[in-house]
Amino acid sequence: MVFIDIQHREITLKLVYYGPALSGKTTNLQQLHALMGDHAGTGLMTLNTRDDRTLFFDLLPLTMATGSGMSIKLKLFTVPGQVFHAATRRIVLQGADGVVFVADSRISETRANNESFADLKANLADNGIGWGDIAVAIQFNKRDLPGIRSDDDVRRIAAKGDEPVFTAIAIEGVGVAETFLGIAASTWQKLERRYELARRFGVGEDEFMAHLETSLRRPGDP
Ligand SMILES: Nc1nc2c(ncn2[C@@H]2O[C@H](COP(=O)(O)OP(=O)(O)OP(=O)(O)O)[C@@H](O)[C@H]2O)c(=O)[nH]1
Ligand SMILES: [Mg+2]
Repeated sequence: MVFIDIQHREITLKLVYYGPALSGKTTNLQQLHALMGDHAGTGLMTLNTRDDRTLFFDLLPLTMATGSGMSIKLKLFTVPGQVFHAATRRIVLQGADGVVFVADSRISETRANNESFADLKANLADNGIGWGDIAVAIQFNKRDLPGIRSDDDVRRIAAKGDEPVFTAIAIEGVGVAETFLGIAASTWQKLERRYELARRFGVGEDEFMAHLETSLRRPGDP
């Protein structure tokens, strides 16, 4: 859960991109990193196999200074999606404040999506994180491929649950920023209700989100 360091006036949030193998989790972080450029502090750390599969995790750390003198750190992680990395996924999920579930939109991947979603729930429970304790957003990625669920289908799925649902073509950067801003806002709201960040630290959702939106703007963009 959120790490609040009063002495150093620092709040650290952890967001985890979860989902089946090859759904595009690492691609989401790569695209965010490309959008953020210099804003993205120490840059994207990845640990891949030779064929570009995530071995342990990817990490993109961000830091922002707020008007009240608090520093907010955001740590974006991906889990390795391949089934045999189950233990690693559980460890990476520890202490998460928000999760983006990256699903592969292809109908052929329905089973892999469902199994990974069940795996997410089991690993949250193993880490003592209740479903209601954490912000979750769902991204239907790979909208450019044939054989995908229709937009209507995605809307129906979205209407069934409480989690915000986004569509994306991560490889082209489409929907990546929207998903990230969506999970960031949901996570902040969840933490605000629990820890009263605005009252205690003088940082509100508007300021937090404005920082993130600015950091996603490439130099030269209007
Ligand atoms: N066509 C298409 N390919 C995509 C899209 N997003 C990612 N990919 C490709 O899918 C493959 C897997 O992407 P990754 O981001 O490495 O997937 P991952 O979820 O991190 O996979 P693991 O690390 O094994 O869990 C790569 O070849 C990507 O280029 C997309 O929106 N459309
Ligand atoms: Mg990966």
